[in-house]
Amino acid sequence: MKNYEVVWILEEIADLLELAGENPFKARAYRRAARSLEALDRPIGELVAEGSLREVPGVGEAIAGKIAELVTTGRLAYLERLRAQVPPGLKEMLAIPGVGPRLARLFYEELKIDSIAALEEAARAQRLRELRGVGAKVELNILQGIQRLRERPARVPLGVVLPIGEEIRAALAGLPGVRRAELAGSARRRRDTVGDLDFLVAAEDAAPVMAFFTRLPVGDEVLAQGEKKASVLHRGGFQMDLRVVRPEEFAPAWLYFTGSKEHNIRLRGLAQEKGYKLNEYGLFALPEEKPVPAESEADLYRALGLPFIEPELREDRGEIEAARAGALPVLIERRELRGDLHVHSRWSDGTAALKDLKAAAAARGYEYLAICDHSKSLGIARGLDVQRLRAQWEEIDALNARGGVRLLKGVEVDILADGRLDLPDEVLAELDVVVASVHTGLKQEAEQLWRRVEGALRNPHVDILAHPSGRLLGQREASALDLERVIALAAETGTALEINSFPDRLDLTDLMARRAAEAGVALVINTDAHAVDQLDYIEYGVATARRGWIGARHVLNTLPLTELLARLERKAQRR
Ligand code: DGT
Ligand code: CA
Ligand code: CA
Ligand code: ZN
Repeated sequence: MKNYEVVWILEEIADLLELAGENPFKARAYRRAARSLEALDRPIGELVAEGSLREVPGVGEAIAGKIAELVTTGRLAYLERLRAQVPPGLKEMLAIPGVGPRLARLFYEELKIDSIAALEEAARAQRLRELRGVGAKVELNILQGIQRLRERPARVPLGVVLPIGEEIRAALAGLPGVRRAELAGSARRRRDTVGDLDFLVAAEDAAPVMAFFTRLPVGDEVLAQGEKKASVLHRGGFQMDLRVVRPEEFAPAWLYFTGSKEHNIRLRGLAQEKGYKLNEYGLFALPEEKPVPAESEADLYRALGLPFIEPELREDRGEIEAARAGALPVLIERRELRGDLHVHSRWSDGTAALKDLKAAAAARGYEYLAICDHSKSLGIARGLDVQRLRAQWEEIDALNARGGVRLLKGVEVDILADGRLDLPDEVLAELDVVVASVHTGLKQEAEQLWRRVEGALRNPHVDILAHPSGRLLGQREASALDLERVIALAAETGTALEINSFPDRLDLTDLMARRAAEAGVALVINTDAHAVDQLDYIEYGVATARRGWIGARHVLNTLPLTELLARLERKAQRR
């Protein structure tokens, strides 16, 4: 049993204890133990074996005993009793904003409410307000909370589901009898948002895999279950689909369940042209339907006369034609990036000190890192004025004097509502990297937005336009700014456009990044990190670029430092 599984179970126990109305200290003790086990860097099983579990802070005798039972037998009688004792609908109610264990229990005990539907009905009938300590306002909040729960975004950002998917995939891969476990669907294709997470497992015996998947502690509800497939609702509100196949069926199944559906349809057409039948079970030569052996996706593509097509390209956006013509693009890879040109530090609204950012960049194999804190008009972000910017340069110079990763002097200068930039040209001229972006007035009309951005693109010191559309996934649509026009002027002025890797931005999108690259615009892939760990968001930006058919030659931050600086100088000198 993995550490995080133990942690999940302790958290579930805490939830159930609260719902069962037990002494609150008990629930708190389980949560405390969960927190410290989460931070443990050794397998819990080892501590159990050597009898040192109680040395972990927050793990007392009772909890240690339960963990030992869980780890050695894979089961916990106490948890099963609790689960049986608390109606499942009560746990569901906790998902409603504003409903905690105390209220859920009260509704159940006083009004026999044991589901969200029953709660909604009671709130509409104004029966909740009869309860002690519950007023009309709480009733209204609950109705609004249920409404919000129903409206939660149908698609979830890739950056939210991918780490979860990767963790579950690894757990599936570690189950006895499992030969292979992989992500499929839109998550494998790295779409910016994912409708549901798809897992594919190769095993002779599906039963243990199904048992594990339908009892995931992060699972809220089993939506459907068969012998070889299941759908589970994740606590985070999205669906997860599992399919178990026999090892020899893995390759065709993986190809099929990776999709996209449109890509699959094209492949099936190609197969027919060649006298084959292609489906999730394999490739078959007609008319006898003799199976064509295929151990990998590459084997299947080869049988269809095609080179391997990367999952990020499988959208029927021209990849089949390109593959047939031997003209598939060579896609950028993360290791080709030599630095990140947009990160924030403690000097504005980031949390990291410059020296920690420098160390983190070194750990990621980077050659340079551009510190681009906000400019002063962004008051909420503690934006820098000229004086503080100069003070920051001194710290950067001192760190650079020690060698290693080169910190570049940069800024994320705000494009003000009237189109001016938030810092004077003389100051911008002194910086290594100037990133410009719109943070306010995103609701303006297209023409007004265009005039602001046009000024920035024409400014000889502006190197990069950051997060050009301003969208925030699930929160804010792209602004009315005409990106085609932006791409044309970026090409004309030699301004780079950013692919912002932050999970709720991914802005430019895959399609727009592709348009930009085709128009000859230089791209940069940045994280916009506000904390050290966020430097790893670069993965999502790289995925977006790959989905945009982009290779290293289109991306400025694949250049070595001296070439990068020379390239950034060129725009200023064109004047
Ligand atoms: P999503 O979940 O909306 O983000 O997108 P996908 O692509 O993950 O779609 P999903 O989960 O419905 O199905 C996973 C893959 O299974 C899909 O990419 C292709 C394959 N698939 C599903 N339904 C069909 C179908 O009716 N025809 C074909 N050819 N393939 C399908
Ligand atoms: Ca899916
Ligand atoms: Ca699915
Ligand atoms: Zn930023």
